[in-house]
Amino acid sequence: MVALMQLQGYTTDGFVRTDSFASADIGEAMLDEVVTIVRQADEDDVVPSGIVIAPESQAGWAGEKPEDFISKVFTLHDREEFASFLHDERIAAVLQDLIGPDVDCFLSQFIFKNPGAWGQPWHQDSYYFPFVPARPIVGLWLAITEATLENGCLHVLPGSHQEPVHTHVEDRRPDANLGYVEIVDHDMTDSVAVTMQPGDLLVFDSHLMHRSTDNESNAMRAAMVYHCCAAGTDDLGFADLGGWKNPIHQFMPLLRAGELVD
Ligand SMILES: O=C(O)CCC(=O)C(=O)O
Repeated sequence: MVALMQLQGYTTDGFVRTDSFASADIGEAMLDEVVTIVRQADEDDVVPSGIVIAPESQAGWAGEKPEDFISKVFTLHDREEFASFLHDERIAAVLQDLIGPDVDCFLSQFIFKNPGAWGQPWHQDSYYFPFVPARPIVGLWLAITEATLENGCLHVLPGSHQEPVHTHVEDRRPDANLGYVEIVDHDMTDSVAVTMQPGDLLVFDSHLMHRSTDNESNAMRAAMVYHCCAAGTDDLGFADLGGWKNPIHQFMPLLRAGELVD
């Protein structure tokens, strides 16, 4: 029933939100785990195998704790605190409806948006995914803290999932975070802000145009984001970069014949 209700909005708008999808302590456990990973990596000067830690790039960035300097931590979906969120019958039902009976999770990122951090400009996630088949790809954005207008919530353009992937230009702000690109050839006037509480979930199509704004508050705005696609999807990599494949795309079986994989 949850999946059926959600699908209706998803088809028209390219996204659906579910309030109170997860209890806030699930997000707190994720935050604890990712902070442990970041502090351990800082202490040992070694990042655990498979994990990629991306720093905040802004010049003159300051902080006290190791996590104050971090923008994103990638490839967490095979670790228990993060995998258990995906192994939920409600997630399975939504993904089966939107993708099919055989689904992989290929990307996960914990986003720290510390006070003062810039938002991510307007983009479509499929820009980052040179896959065959190219769609459907579904994003799951779980609010770990509240996401407000002040601390840099997401903004989405309803219906823009029906657009092809637009040209993305480099983020023109000096010292913008690695990988930030921007759509500049589309009117975003009808966008809506998606303010959320911890545990709220946004499910969105990878062609949906979205951005987040700067964190102008005094507290961290955090989110855990997963991306899922059909099993058997081929990651073509970036031909213009000599066939380089993105190391943060790690395909993990999640659903087979409609059943969650242990
Ligand atoms: O949470 C954010 O600040 C941006 C996230 C985003 O745009 C994405 O996951 O594609």
